Amino acid sequence: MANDFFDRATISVRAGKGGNGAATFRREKFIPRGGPNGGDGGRGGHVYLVADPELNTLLHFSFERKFAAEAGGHGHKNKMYGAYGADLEVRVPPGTVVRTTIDGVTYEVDLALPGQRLLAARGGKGGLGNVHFTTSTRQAPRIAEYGEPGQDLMIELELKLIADVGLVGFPNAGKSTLLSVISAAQPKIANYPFTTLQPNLGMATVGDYDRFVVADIPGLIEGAHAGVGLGHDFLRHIERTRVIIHVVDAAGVDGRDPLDDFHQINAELRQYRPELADRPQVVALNKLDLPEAQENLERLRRDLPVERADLIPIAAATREGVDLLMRRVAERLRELPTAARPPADDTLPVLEWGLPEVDPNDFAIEREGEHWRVRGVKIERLVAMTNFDQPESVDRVQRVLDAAGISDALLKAGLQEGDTVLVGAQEMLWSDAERFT
Ligand SMILES: Nc1nc2c(ncn2[C@@H]2O[C@H](COP(=O)(O)OP(=O)(O)OP(=O)(O)O)[C@@H](O)[C@H]2O)c(=O)[nH]1
Ligand SMILES: [Mg+2]
Repeated sequence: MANDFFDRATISVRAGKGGNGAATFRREKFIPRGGPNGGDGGRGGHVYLVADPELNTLLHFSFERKFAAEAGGHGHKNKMYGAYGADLEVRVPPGTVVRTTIDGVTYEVDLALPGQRLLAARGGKGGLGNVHFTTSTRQAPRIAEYGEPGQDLMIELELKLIADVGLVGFPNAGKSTLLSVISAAQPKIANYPFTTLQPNLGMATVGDYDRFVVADIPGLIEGAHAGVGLGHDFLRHIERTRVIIHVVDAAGVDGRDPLDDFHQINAELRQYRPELADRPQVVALNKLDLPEAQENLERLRRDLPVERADLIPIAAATREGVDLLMRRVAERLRELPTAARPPADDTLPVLEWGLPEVDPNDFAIEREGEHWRVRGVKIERLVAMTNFDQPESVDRVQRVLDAAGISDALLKAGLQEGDTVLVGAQEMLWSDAERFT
C-alpha cells in the first residue's frame, strides 16, 4: 500500500553449537583403562531479539547482518562439563515485526513492547560424555556425543514508520516538490491540483544526526474535514505527526490569496480535530522565485499570525531556503518533549516462534530420489550428535532405530540391502548383515 512506509532488513542468526561430550577414562595405577569419566559438552548460546526503546530504526542492520552466538565448551575428563556458550542479544526497535520460515512454514512475531524478547535461535544441546554410557555389560564405553548444531535462521525484520512531520497545504502549493528535495522520495509533481492521491513518506536528514519521517498528504481544500476533495481521508495521517509544515503558495499561482489559504487550511484542521490546529507549525512560504511571491512577502510577514522564526520563505523548486526550513523543523522537533518512552519491561515472558507441538518420537519415511529419508525430531537430533567414527555409537543409533520401530517401517516400505538412508545431513548405508554401517 502506498501509505505504508517500512524500514526493512534481513539478518541471519545462528545459535551456538553444543560442546562435544568427552570419551575419557580414569587413569589408575596398574589398570590400563579405568572407568569412563568424560563429561558433557555445554549448551550453545541462544540468540534473542530484544525490543530496545532506545532504537527507532533498523538502520544499524545495514552495517551488520550476521549474528552468531557462542558455541558451548567441550566436556573434559574427570566428568568436567563444558561451559555454556554465551547467549547473544540482537536489538531491534519496539514495533518491529519479525518473520522466519522453518520447514516451509512462515512464522511471525511482533516485538511491540519495549523489553519484549524473542528466543530467535535455540542453542544446541551439549553432547553427552561417556560417563552416561556404562551398562552392566559395557564397562568401558567409547561413546560420546557431538554437540547438537545450533538453529540457523534467516530473519526478516519490518518496522512501520510513523511520520514525525506532516506537509499540509492547498493543492498545488508545492508539498510534493518539497518532499522530493528533502528526501529520497520521488512523488509525482504536476502543475494541477490533486496530483497526490495517496500520502507519500520520505526520510529527511538534517545535519549529521536529525532524521525524521515526513508525510506528504493530498492537498486540503475547504470542506476537507467534511469529506470534500481527497484530503479528508488523509487528515488522519497527520494526526500522529509532531510538527506540521504548512506549505503556502505565496505567489497565489491559482488566483487565490495566500493569506486566505493559510487561514482556510488551519480552519479545516481545527474543524477536523482542534488539537491539530495547535500542533507546532512551521510555515513555508513557497514559490519565492516568482515575482508575485516577492511582492506578497512583506504583507504576509506582517499579517500572518506566525512567529518570525517559524515563517520561512522558500522556493522548493530551486531549494532556496529549504535548508533553513528543515533546520527549523528539526529544532521544533527537538523542543518537543519526546513522548515519554515506556522503559523496557524485563519481566515480560520470552516469546517463541510458536512452532506446532510435535511428539519428538514421531517419525516419517519419505523417498528422496533413490534414497530413503527419515524425519523426526528425536532421531534427527541423535544422528546429528553421533560420532560415526565410534563403532559403539553406530551400534547405539542402530538400537534406537530398532527400538523406535524405524527399522521395521523402512523394511516394510521396501528398504533393501545397499540402500542409503538419510537422516538430517547424515547418509547411512543399510546392510542386512550389519544393518547400518
Ligand atoms: N515556481 C515554482 N513552482 C513550484 C515551486 N514548488 C512547486 N512548484 C510547482 O507547483 C506545482 C505543484 O507542485 P506539487 O509539488 O505537485 O504540489 P502539491 O502541493 O504536492 O500538489 P497536490 O499534490 O496536487 O496537492 C508544480 O508545477 C511544481 O513544479 C517553487 O518553488 N517555485
Ligand atoms: Mg502533491
